[in-house]
Amino acid sequence: MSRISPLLLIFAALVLCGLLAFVAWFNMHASAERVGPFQTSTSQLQCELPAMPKDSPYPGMVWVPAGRFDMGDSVYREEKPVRQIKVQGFWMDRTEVTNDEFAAFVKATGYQTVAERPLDPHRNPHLPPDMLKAGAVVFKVPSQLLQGDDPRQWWQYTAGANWRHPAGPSSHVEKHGSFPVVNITYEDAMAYAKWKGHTLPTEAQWEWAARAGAKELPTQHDQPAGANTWQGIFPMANSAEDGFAGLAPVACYSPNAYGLFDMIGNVWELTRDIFVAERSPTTADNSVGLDPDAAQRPPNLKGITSGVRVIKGGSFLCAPNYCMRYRAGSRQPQEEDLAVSHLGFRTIYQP
Ligand SMILES: [Ca+2]
Repeated sequence: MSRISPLLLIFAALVLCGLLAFVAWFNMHASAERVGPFQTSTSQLQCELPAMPKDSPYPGMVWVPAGRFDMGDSVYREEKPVRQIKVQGFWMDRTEVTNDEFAAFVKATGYQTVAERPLDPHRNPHLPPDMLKAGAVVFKVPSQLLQGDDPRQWWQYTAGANWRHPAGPSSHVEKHGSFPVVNITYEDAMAYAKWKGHTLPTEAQWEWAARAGAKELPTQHDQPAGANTWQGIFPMANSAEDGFAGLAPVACYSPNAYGLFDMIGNVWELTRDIFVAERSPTTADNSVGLDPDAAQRPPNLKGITSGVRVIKGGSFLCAPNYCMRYRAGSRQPQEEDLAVSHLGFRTIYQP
């Protein structure tokens, strides 16, 4: 039997040490950041909103001027083709709708959200009893990944999860009034907007507002520093360098040039537009469409067959390795009736 070289033994020992150190680091981060929507890496529960002019006709909203812009982007197929769009001016909520604001609506109207209503078993015979319970699809950091990229490892249908209990019955929005409301469906968001005398933005309005007058398409698509996204390898390790491993209160980062906060990151935002993957019926580019490998869309665990709307802006779950959708031109489909824990909204008023 040939002798093993001492150098080879030393090299093998170094490789083993490196491997053990990586496993220890990975486990530490994975466990430290095993978060629900309200568990953050800081204890910050509120960020300061700058005062608005006292004579503002629509408190809490900023004016988005009319303009023409190149809508779309080129990272994922569903963002193409880029085309020029004209938008009229409108007022827009400067932050995502918060839990406090949504609570005021519920208190005034007695409104019950979709996630708080159990499903009728006669109309949904395909669903097992657990899925008929009222609830929402909640993101949870998996302890391990045994099934490749199957998103059901980190998206779980959670009975009892709704806007008041964002991560399930044991969580509560108490003390989190300044956080964006989540687990909201299209019907819920439209009911709130109607109560305010507002509506939801179209995709073009939302994207124009998010770009805030930037004339050129970005030539690169780096992860933004001033937004709540995911730093690290999704879905296991989040170093939370932006200050938050989960949701952040609204307005913790600088606003854009129109005075709008958190257009990118924190929560995805609903728009009025029906999602159509193929946005240009005359294009000869057959590749236009959803990129299934990169979509961050939660699985349709309930088999909902409702309409699908466009959501914009990315969320605290967008990471460079998984969902580079922390951009104004990015988009994603969302079932209208499926409440999920990374989705919120803001309203507009069109004079
Ligand atoms: Ca973050």
